[in-house]
Amino acid sequence: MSALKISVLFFLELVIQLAIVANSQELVLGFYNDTCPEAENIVNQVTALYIYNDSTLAPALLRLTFHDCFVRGCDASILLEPTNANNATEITAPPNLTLRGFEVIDAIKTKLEEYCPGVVSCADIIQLAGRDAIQTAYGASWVVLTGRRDGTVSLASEALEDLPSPYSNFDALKQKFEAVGLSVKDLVVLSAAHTVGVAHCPSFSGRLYNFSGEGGTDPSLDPNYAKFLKQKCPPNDQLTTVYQDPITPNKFDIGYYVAVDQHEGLFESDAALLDDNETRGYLESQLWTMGWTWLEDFGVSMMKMYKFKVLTGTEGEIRKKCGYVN
Ligand code: HEM
Ligand SMILES: *[C@@H]1O[C@H](CO)[C@@H](O)[C@H](O)[C@H]1NC(C)=O
Ligand SMILES: *[C@@H]1O[C@H](CO)[C@@H](O)[C@H](O)[C@H]1NC(C)=O
Ligand SMILES: *[C@@H]1O[C@H](CO)[C@@H](O)[C@H](O)[C@H]1NC(C)=O
Ligand SMILES: *[C@@H]1O[C@H](CO)[C@@H](O)[C@H](O)[C@H]1NC(C)=O
Ligand SMILES: *[C@@H]1O[C@H](CO)[C@@H](O)[C@H](O)[C@H]1NC(C)=O
Ligand SMILES: CC(=O)N[C@H]1CO[C@H](CO)[C@@H](O)[C@@H]1O
Repeated sequence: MSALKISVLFFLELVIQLAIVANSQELVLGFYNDTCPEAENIVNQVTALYIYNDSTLAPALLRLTFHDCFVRGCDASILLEPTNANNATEITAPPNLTLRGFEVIDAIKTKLEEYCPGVVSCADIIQLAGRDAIQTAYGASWVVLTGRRDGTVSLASEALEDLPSPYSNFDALKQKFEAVGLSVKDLVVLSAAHTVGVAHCPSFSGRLYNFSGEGGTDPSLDPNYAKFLKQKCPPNDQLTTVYQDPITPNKFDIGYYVAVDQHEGLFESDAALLDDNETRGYLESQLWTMGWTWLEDFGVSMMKMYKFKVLTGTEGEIRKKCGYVN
């Protein structure tokens, strides 16, 4: 091969490498430092205003980070509204019936569009607001890297397929987490997000009145807790909510692990953490050490989750309105 040919090939290779770099980049700390210096402050301030008025929005905003990332990656597909009768988007799927906090995301986006139009992605807003909400309400925090871009597709069918059901057993949970690059440890660590927030009766009433389709009560549920839940949730109650962590419902702590360990995990998917050696081992180690590493582990697992299949560089777009593709 001639020297010229080699250098041409080398040059082509370089161009291809650069194109790949331009197209897909890593998330970074402070992606908007230059393009919208106030971006993270604005997210923080608007989120805090909403949380001061209604602290129950904090768990709701954390849950949005999970529902966004598990379906098509963290690309704000969860926010897209259906634009015609034929395309049911993710928010029309049953798991999303109980999602809340969309008004906070919209208020943040509106403010950001005033300061720096077309710069900050809705996908980044979801992750920043989820973190800021928990920090404002409970003092716990983790690092959020930015630079995500917004997707253009959202399908209800995928939400049903990719999100774990509260009636999942351990194997189903493991499989759904592995599908988004998360480990069994991430499963037990992130499930403890249920240390805050509430659930509606239908998310667990199958355990009270029709366990495994046989009409009884789940024998793995503590009998007194089952009695309490039945009082709160008569059959077919769709609207009542119950704290997910009956021990310390308003603290971002290991109260959830205490509850699960006492057979007061609300969902079958919570109780399932006792069915596997690794998840049970982690849970018990946190109980023995009063949650020594859980919060740190939580940050590490969030950082794994929020990187899943992100769009960066020139992929996707920056939506003008979070509910609609440009
Ligand atoms: C392990 C699999 C998971 C399942 C099966 C699951 C399922 C659920 C269900 C059914 C609800 C209650 C919905 C309702 O009835 O109102 C809920 C609430 C919640 N989930 Fe999960 N979840 C899981 C993992 C996660 C993860 C990974 C996070 C966050 C990192 C999370 C955060 C939350 C929060 C904060 C709430 C309370 C929301 C509120 O108060 O509005 N969940 N989850
Ligand atoms: C943004 O600023 C922070 C704080 O000064 C710094 O740590 C970070 O590396 C910066 N990021 C970028 C992409 O410039
Ligand atoms: C404050 O929270 C209540 C519900 O707790 C809600 O009805 C009201 O609209 C909120 N106000 C603002 C300004 O967000
Ligand atoms: C809705 O359907 C149209 C046409 O079928 C499609 O082009 C569009 O991408 C869909 N919207 C979303 C958000 O998936
Ligand atoms: C209980 O579950 C079984 C199996 O899913 C179903 O066929 C039956 O209709 C359910 N019963 C009630 C009262 O919901
Ligand atoms: C789980 O631990 C028990 C007791 O330590 C052991 O007998 C069992 O084989 C373990 N199961 C698995 C799947 O590792
Ligand atoms: C928050 C939200 O948009 N929820 C939607 C979930 O899906 C139902 C239809 O199944 C819609 O009516 C809700 O508005």
